[in-house]
Formats: sequence, structure tokens, C-alpha cells
Amino acid sequence: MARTLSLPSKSKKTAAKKVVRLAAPKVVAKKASPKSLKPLKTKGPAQTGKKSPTKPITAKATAKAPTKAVAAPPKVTSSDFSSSPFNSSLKPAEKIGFLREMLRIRRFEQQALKYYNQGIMGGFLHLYNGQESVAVGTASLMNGHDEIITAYRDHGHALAVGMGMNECMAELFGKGTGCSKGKGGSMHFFAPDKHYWGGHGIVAGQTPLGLGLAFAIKYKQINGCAVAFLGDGAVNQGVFSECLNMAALWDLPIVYVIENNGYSMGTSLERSSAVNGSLAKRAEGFCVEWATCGGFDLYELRANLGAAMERARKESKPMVLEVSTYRYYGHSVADANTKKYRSPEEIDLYKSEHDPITLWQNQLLSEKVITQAGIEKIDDEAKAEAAAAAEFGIASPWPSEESIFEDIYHEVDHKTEAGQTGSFFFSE
Ligand SMILES: Cc1ncc(C[n+]2csc(CCOP(=O)(O)OP(=O)(O)O)c2C)c(N)n1
Ligand SMILES: [Mg+2]
Repeated sequence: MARTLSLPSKSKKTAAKKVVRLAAPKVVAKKASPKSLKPLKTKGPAQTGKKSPTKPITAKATAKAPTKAVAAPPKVTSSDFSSSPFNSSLKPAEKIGFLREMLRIRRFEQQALKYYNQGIMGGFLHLYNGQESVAVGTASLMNGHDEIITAYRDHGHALAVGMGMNECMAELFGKGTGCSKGKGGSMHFFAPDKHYWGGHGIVAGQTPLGLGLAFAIKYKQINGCAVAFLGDGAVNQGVFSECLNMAALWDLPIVYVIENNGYSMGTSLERSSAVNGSLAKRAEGFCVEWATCGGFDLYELRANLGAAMERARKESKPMVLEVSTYRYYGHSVADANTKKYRSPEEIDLYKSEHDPITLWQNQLLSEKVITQAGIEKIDDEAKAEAAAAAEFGIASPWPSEESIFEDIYHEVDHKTEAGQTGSFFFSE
């Protein structure tokens, strides 16, 4: 006879709790006082039998991990991190360069959005607006041997590593002059010559590929590390757990950067993940070090990620760094529900108080590194460059029909000429 399953009372409570969680997120405008910041000690794996790293990361980070996606992140002043070894020797030109890169990304995407909304550009378009500091901060820390890889929200990383606006914009228009010859679109920007391995549409699919990069770096005894980005939703993919196990087992030089923007498509972090303090903490179960930091302030991001990358290079050790960030637009531009699963007030709060570009501009103004007029000039240049890139993309030819058979695995398998030249990393 079939039995009806009755939930034990504990489970009933959990179910009741879940209903509460599904309620519309409230904006918590209250911020932790800067006094509550404690120096971040990376959490060593308990009882692992493995040695702790000889040099623990001592960079400061937010004391509280971003457990609530909707809460405004704790207020952190740049001065807390400007004295970090990764920031203290930055030259004014470098600081202005970071601003230029962030503005270029913002203007590039706004230009793309314009054509997408007009129906001139098709396919997917996952905008990185609001997260620019993470890609720019990372690229600024790359030593020429480091390799990076990300998911489909990949425009920012591409421009930050030095890809041209023309090749990127043309790719969005599906043109033959695009970086993937018009066959990849928004989710598939690649530039292995710039140590950028894309651009991947399968959630967490980039995490084992990033591990492969780290393996190659170690195998070839290169003084570098791999940085693989993933979202707060991607953390729940099984393959990421497999990666953490292998990374720890083989001591691979990789930093997994969780860009926690609080949402996976229309699902908030609270609804998608069981979180005990932070997502990064899960690394403990795999004997991998972890840390959290805010991603809005470039100094903070550079101080924390710089330390993680240096440790990976010097000690050949993996690490998970969870970075709190926020995206202004929907999951993709086609996301019609963008204002349904989060309140307009929440979006406004992040825009007005935590915009990475505004924060950095204010920082540079206060350091007297740049004037307001200087900022406007850079911004105008970024807008002009983006507009010219769009013109280039529109005027470019479509890929030829025959090219549909080029640059595919078939060639590698069948030893055609393209197959012989297709491998960037392992061929000398
Ligand atoms: C294996 C797989 N499952 C589901 C999807 C559909 N999908 C695309 S993006 C996405 C959400 C991922 O969110 P997150 O990792 O937080 O990244 P974000 O979009 O916030 O940058 C999902 C479920 C997919 N592309 N691949
Ligand atoms: Mg997300």
C-alpha cells in the first residue's frame, strides 16, 4: 500500500521558512560601520592534514560576507585598502588608466544596448554594467603569464585584457570581422593571445577549463596563475565541486573568483543557495583556502585579489575569493522580469551608492589625480570609441557561408591546416 510521507516537524519548520524567503526582497539600507571591519584572515581548512600556506593573506576585507543579496554592502573606504602593497605604489597614470578601462566597458555596453533595443543586433546580450571594477581590477593584476576565463557575461573581461572595441562590437553584430568571426556572439569573446580564454555559455563550464589552464601553468612551470570567474548561481553546479577537489589534490595555481551579484537569472541568492556565512566558505570542505571582499572599490578588489593571485603563483595553491558586486540590468537584455524579482529601489541604491566608476572617480578626485574636466574628456573618448566601433560593426560584412565549416573541432580531428594551428596553449 502506498504510504503518504508526512514531514517531520523540523522539516515543516524549514518549509515554512522557505515561504518567507520567497517574499519580495527588502532593501536594507543600513550599513555596517567601518569600525566593524576586521583584518581578513583566510580560513584554513580544519583538520586537513595539509600545511597552511606559509604566508597567510592579510589584506582587509569586509567583515561580513554577503549572505543577503539584497542588503547594501558594508561601507568601506578606499583608504582602508590604498596602503595595501598592491595599491601603494600605483602611479597616477595607472589609476587613470583603470578609470578609462571601466568607462570604456560601460560605454561599449550602452552602445550595444542601443542597437540591441533597435533590433539591429541579435542573439543574447548579458550586460556587465555595475561589475566593471572586477574585470578591470583583475586585468590590472595580470603579470603577462596569468590566464583568465569567465562565463557568458564576458564583455568587461575582454575589453579589460586589451581586446579592441571593434572586434568585440562586430562580434555582437554577428559580423565576420568579430573576434569569433561572427559565430560566437556576446557569450563567446576570446583572445588567447591576451591570456583570455572566453566567454562560456554553459553555467560553470569554464570552471574545469580554468583548472586545465592552471594545470598547464604548473606543468610548464610558468610563473603565473589562472583566474576563473563564476557567478553565485554557478557555484551550485556539481562540476565546480569536482574542480575544487582536484585543485586542492594537485595544488593547482588557480583563483576562483565568485562574482556574487546576488542573482542567478531571476533567482536571488537567498532562494538558490544554502549559505552559511558565505558561498566561498564551501571551499573549506575541499581543503581550499577562501576569502571574501567587496568588489565595488578598486583598491579593495586589488588588495584581496592581488594577494590571492600572488599566493597562487608563489605557492601553487588554489583559492576561492567571493567578491560582492551588482548588475544593473536584467540577466540578459531579453530578461523582461528584471524589475519583478528585485525592487527598483534596490537597483537605485546600488547605482547611487556603490557604482564602481563613481566611487573610483571620487577617489581619484580626492587624491587630486584627475580633475572633473579630465574625467569628462576620458568619458567622451570612451563614448566616441564605442560609437565608432558600432559603425565598424554595422559596416562589416557577414561571415561567408563556407566559413560555417571553419574553426570547428572537425578540423582538429581530421588534421586539416586549421587543426594544426588551432592550439594556442600547448603548441610551442
Ligand atoms: C548548465 C546550465 N544550466 C542552466 C543554464 C541557464 N542559465 C544561464 S545563466 C544562468 C544563471 C547563472 O547565474 P550566475 O552564476 O549567478 O551568473 P550571473 O548571470 O549572475 O553572472 C542560468 C541558470 C545554463 N546556461 N547552463
Ligand atoms: Mg549571479
